[in-house]
Amino acid sequence: MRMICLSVQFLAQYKGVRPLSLAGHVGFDSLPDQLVNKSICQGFCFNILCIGETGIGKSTLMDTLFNTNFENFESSHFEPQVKLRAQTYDLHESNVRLRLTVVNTVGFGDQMNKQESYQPVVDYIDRQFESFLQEELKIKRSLHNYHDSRVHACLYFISPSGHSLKSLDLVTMKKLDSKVNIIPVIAKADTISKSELHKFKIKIMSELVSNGVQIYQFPLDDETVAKVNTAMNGHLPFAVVGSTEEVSVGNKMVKARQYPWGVVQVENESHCDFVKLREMLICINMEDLREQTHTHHYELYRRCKLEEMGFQDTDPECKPVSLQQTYEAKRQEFLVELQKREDEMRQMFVQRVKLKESELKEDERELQSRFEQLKRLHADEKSALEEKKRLLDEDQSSFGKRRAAAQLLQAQSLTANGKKDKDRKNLNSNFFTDW
Ligand SMILES: Nc1nc2c(ncn2[C@@H]2O[C@H](COP(=O)(O)OP(=O)(O)O)[C@@H](O)[C@H]2O)c(=O)[nH]1
Ligand SMILES: *[C@@H]1O[C@H](CO)[C@@H](O)[C@H](O)[C@H]1NC(C)=O
Ligand SMILES: *[C@@H]1O[C@H](CO)[C@@H](O)[C@H](O)[C@H]1NC(C)=O
Ligand SMILES: [Mg+2]
Repeated sequence: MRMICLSVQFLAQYKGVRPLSLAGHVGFDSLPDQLVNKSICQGFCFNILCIGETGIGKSTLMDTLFNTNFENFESSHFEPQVKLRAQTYDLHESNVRLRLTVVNTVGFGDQMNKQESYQPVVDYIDRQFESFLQEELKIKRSLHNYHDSRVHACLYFISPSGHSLKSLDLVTMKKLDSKVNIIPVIAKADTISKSELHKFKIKIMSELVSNGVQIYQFPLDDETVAKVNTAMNGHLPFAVVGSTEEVSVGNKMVKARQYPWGVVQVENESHCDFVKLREMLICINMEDLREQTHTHHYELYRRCKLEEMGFQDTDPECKPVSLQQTYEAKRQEFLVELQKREDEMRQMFVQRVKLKESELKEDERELQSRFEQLKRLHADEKSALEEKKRLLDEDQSSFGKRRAAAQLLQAQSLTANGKKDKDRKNLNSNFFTDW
């Protein structure tokens, strides 16, 4: 409805456009119905992120809000790090189909280091924005059947200490307030007395303001809900009680928590703000939460991301630049840079080669000198050996001579001995014969 009003105003402002009256019914007054029918046909999607420490009542509140039983995994207090668990459900009410995703922070606040608690949450939200951006930037987009996982509402569960916000709460909300619609709620509000609750609410709001944390404000631009939204903005943060237990009150069964001293009725506005939260979150402002997510938080993410990549709508002289021009400029810049790098690399290569060459030359020189040295050594050894050989030859020849002389001498002595033997034999025989 709002959109159509705006576009009619827009046309009227446009110069050269004349208002005309129609002579009869044409039928474009069915445009709103067409829009409604199309939306119903497409179905809706809504994603809620629940942030709060383990056991604060996140799962119970979700079950109570949607009047169903989501599959809940009870988590321990000993998770080494925060994990985000997203679960998607298809819900039907009359002929409206809602694809609801509930994201739970498992192990939030159980770490020693605060940064370890909020960083995974920030990363999760950014990842959902990033995948939407990637889909938008594709050449072949399919945004009509894209499952939009961007977080539309973040319920931040404040523990009912009655005291003040924890520093983890402030730090986390501060990190998230430009990325998501934060709706703070005081959990387990049945554990805090009425007068304390009032003071606690005021304290929380003043702490949020003094720390510059922007929480989601219910919108006032649509007259039909401006009044109720203004009133509800004054009730923030909602003090909620969750329960799936049914207790009979009067002659009806109502969702309640039963205590020895009485019954807390979840859906009784004089007991807690549960109904206010459900009205605001689901019945009145669900579409605004979706819209704010797209037009504010996603837009901011997209702008920062594209600027980071070097895209800009205007040049430094405020002249408009098209995507094409930016692309060309970037490409040129890149090519210049590439050329520079290439030149640098080439120079470095040449330098390296030179260095290596001189090293090699040095090595060669060294090798040469070692070779020369060895050669000299070898020659010395050779001449020493030759000297030895000469001496040996001399020895050998003198030995030969001496042997020849010795043999001659031997031969002479043999012939001389032969004569003596003969003489001796003769002598012997004479002796015997004489005897
Ligand atoms: N007193 C009180 N207890 C609650 C409330 N909501 C949940 N609880 C109890 O708190 C415990 C943890 O709740 P659960 O929803 O599992 O917490 P989660 O870890 O944050 O999902 C359960 O025993 C619930 O019955 C509440 O509003 N008030
Ligand atoms: C919208 O849907 C309703 C009910 O399904 C139907 O009666 C009506 O003619 C539709 N209107 C348009 C403009 O499609
Ligand atoms: C809501 O609670 C108040 C106070 O306990 C009680 O008087 C009133 O009857 C309750 N309303 C309903 C609808 O049960
Ligand atoms: Mg849980």
